[in-house]
Amino acid sequence: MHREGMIAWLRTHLKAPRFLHTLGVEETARKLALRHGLDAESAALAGLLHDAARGLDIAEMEACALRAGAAINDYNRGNKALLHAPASVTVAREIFHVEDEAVLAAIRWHTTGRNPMTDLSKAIYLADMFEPNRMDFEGLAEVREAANRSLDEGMRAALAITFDFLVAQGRPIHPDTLDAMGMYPQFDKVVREWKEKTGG
Ligand code: DGI
Ligand code: FE
Ligand code: FE
Repeated sequence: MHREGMIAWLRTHLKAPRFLHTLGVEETARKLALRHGLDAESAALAGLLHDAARGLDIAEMEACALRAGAAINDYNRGNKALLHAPASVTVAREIFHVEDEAVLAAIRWHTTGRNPMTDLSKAIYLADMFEPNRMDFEGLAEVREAANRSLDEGMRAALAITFDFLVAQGRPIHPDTLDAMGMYPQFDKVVREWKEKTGG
């Protein structure tokens, strides 16, 4: 489907702030791709569709996540913040006929990250965090600057912020997030201590 058709669908299936956020991620992902030598159209497409399932109700979201091959478990059951990523893969495939596995993977891992991640997936993870419509928070400018230097520097800054945020909120850390931190030795100690503390 062409961009105009996708835009029309997203406009009616997402709340207005989320719709604006997806346009911000599309543009930010395109810029990151151009800066770091990735395919700009793939990045823009993944950015546009990364949250496509965000407006589904939880039953639809779980069904879509299952069709994308995700397991429903104690971490993500009933949790839209985690399930919308695999669910958006199904929306991209079934409604927009996206077949590019690199684009689908970038959508799949945009919330937690994973180990390993492609450069395209890193670009979407980062664009999601600091697109200009996203509410500003402590440390965001540093993530943006780091991501302009390199995708891995950006990921290190972004994962550190995500981990601290989740710990501060007392939320469980998804194993895929801990795996993503495993890409970078600087997190070895904090991940080991976290796993010892939580028995994970
Ligand atoms: O969909 P967005 O709001 O644009 O952003 P997102 O897909 O990155 O989702 C962010 C939410 O996901 C935020 O509320 C934090 C949550 N999240 C990210 N990693 C984890 C997580 N929640 C849990 N429980 N565990 C994680 O590892
Ligand atoms: Fe998301
Ligand atoms: Fe998002």
